[in-house]
Amino acid sequence: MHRPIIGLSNSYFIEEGKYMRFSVPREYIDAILKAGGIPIILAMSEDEEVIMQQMSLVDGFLLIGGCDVNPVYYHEDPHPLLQTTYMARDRYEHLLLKARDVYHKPTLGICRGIQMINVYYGGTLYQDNSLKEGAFKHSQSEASDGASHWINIEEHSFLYPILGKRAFVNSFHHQSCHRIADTFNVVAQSNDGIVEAIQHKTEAIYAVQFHPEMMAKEDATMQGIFDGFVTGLSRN
Ligand SMILES: [Mn+2]
Repeated sequence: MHRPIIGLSNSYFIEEGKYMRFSVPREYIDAILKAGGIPIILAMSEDEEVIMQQMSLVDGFLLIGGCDVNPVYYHEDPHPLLQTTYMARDRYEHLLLKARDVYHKPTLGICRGIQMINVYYGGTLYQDNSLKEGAFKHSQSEASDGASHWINIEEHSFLYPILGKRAFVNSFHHQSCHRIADTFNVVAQSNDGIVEAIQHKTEAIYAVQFHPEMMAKEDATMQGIFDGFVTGLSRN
């Protein structure tokens, strides 16, 4: 049986002396394997032909978490609360999403992934959550495999069959989606109105602001997000 191949974007370079490295947190890999998928890392490139061919190889695409998106991509100047940005990665992920659109590969975005997807399709971000009135703490004090706030989930969404009406999720983001791209719907929000999940109106593009991969080892419902994504690919 052909097991679905999931291509993953890479995190920013890690410099160790003279070495430049690409990295993917292991939790994403483990969650895909547990869901029955075959994870492959789409090595960072600025060559559009390379990225197109990489994307052609996979059944689905996972855009992982990381640093801030440079606000130039949503036509804003940098706010004093903006944190680390990395334009080479922004360009790479724009090319990945452009290739995704050519092949219409089902896509899951996580953390920076939801932000990048929203920006790529025309939305904007809060450069810091404090710029949204009433926003509470989304950089949790709880350990990384624990959770810290509730989200309220729309009934007609990819999350509802998996998590139900409400879920207790982790939170490691100082930014969040502001204006939502026209082709997307908000499908989950925290109690302060911060966007915690979006879904494309017609295509298989799903994204969450929390980190289900960090909770998936101990929490079958969080693993269910990966199971649902990979199982959906098997039908294609
Ligand atoms: Mn949050």
